[in-house]
Amino acid sequence: MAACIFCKIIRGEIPSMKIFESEKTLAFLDIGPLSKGHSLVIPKFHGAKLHDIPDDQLSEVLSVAKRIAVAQGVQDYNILQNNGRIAHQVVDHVHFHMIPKPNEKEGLGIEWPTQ
Ligand code: IU
Repeated sequence: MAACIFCKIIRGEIPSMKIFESEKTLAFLDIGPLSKGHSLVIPKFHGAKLHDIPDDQLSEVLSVAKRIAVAQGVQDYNILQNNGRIAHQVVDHVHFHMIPKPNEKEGLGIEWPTQ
């Protein structure tokens, strides 16, 4: 979708810190991280809410979020996805937040899987 900011990120029209990309899925660092390494995993298919996205376009998203957690080496994390303003959705392109909750033992030495 031409005006969608996440579609612009997908097309490379707006710079982002990409950490994973495939045919259907993109993951990049959140510009307003709630913790170090907070990323967003998005289907490249444009849709505002979860029910707007065909299942086959969503199939990779959770496994990518899981792979990011493994690559970050964090045991504790939140994966969340907001639909609609009342549910705190700000950007109208479906996105899953992957929010690491690193503790002191695990450290913060995140090695990013891909660029
Ligand atoms: P929400 O689930 O729609 O509330 O979250 C939107 C997120 O998108 C929020 O955490 C922003 O910091 C993030 N974000 C971003 O990473 N890059 C952008 O250009 C914009 C928002 I606009």
